[in-house]
Amino acid sequence: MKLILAVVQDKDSPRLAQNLVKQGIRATKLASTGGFLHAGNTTFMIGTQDEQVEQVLELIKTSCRARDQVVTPMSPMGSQLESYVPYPVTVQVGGATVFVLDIAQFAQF
Ligand code: 2BA
Repeated sequence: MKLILAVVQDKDSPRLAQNLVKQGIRATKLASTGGFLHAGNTTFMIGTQDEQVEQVLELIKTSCRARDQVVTPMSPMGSQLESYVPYPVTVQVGGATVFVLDIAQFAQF
């Protein structure tokens, strides 16, 4: 079993959630914040069987797209001063940042 963590833009979140439900794939949505832009995004936690991972990755790929964003970061998060940029910057965000983790144990009580 795997846990897929997908960080997606808020604009893509409803479409991805809908597509997951359509295909009967269970997921949990977490409100998250990007460390660089300090903008809200959505992290999906998707527990899935190994053989379904490719299907889920494809679904994420087709549900999310890249966008350019111009942002003036306000202040560094924590003490990571090296990533602080004090003037407007254009960055390409997304489609999705995805991590696939092995699950040691899965239980529902
Ligand atoms: P943010 O950290 O707010 O990053 C937004 C976008 O800013 C990134 O898009 C990237 O294009 C740019 N960016 C991030 N850090 C940068 C830096 N030090 N210098 C220059 N540009 C930088 P994405 O790569 O598509 O990432 C979108 C969001 O996915 C991120 O939002 C973060 O919430 C998450 N993410 C990306 N990589 C991650 C990682 N390795 N671990 C955990 N979360 C990650």
